[in-house]
Amino acid sequence: MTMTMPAETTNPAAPGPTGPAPPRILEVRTRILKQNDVTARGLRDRFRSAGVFVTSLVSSPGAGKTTFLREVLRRVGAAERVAALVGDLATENDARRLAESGAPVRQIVTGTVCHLEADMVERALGDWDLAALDHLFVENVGNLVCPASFDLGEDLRLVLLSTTEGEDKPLKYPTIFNTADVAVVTKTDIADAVGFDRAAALAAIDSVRPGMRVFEVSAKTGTGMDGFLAFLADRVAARRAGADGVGPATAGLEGAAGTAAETAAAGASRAG
Ligand SMILES: Nc1nc2c(ncn2[C@@H]2O[C@H](COP(=O)(O)OP(=O)(O)OP(=O)(O)O)[C@@H](O)[C@H]2O)c(=O)[nH]1
Ligand SMILES: [Mg+2]
Repeated sequence: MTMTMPAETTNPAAPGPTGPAPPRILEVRTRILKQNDVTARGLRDRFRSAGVFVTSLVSSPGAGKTTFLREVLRRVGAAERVAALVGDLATENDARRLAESGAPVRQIVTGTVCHLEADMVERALGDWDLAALDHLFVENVGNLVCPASFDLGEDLRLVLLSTTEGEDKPLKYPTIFNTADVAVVTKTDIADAVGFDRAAALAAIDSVRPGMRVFEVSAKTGTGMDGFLAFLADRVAARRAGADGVGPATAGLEGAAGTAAETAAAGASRAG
């Protein structure tokens, strides 16, 4: 008879034999998050007074943020004034792809930083005339950990989960789901081909965030896009009526304490 040993787990945060380590990293991180909250509050006030509705997108790398957002910009931009910011560690590829929608787009190149911070957004906005916009969209760096802690002053935060990345992502990365308002399951056109277990994915989302609204879309075929856009229009109407009271509940739990080494890319179009 063979015996199976239980898998070992270790908790790196547990105190060692000499007791807990001094909390210096935590202090630095807390200061950065506090400063970010102050800047995000300023941004939120600015967005509100300009009457622009701000939606941000977070997900793992490659979950389909740019493809989905390009489609949203194309469709919403047919009737309303839209613009976008997009963050990546390197390249302006996503800004170029989003600009194919016809919307003004600016790339934020973060260098080594794995998330956007409020001051990066503030600097990238520069002198954009926000009052000339109805919608601003912000695509975060592809990462399921770092962006969770950083409020960007947005009205609505979307977390995307693709059919190709594993149904248990919400269970493994609960904070990013807890700090978003709405989940979007992407790439439904290839769900069958990759053996996507829809029920398991929806159950995983619901277990970390009971009652979370989920949209299932394919930006490639357009399936589900109308439903999402109707929801977005409702949210905007509620904001204009002052009746929503929504906004991401960014918890400040597990962000990386990077510095804001971003550059707002040159050559971006101007809004307004
Ligand atoms: N079949 C299919 N493929 C998609 C869909 N959406 C995105 N993709 C593909 O998925 C890949 C990644 O898509 P992106 O939109 O670049 O993903 P992203 O989340 O912006 O990636 P990062 O910005 O690098 O984090 C690309 O090859 C897309 O063509 C979809 O709805 N269906
Ligand atoms: Mg992208």
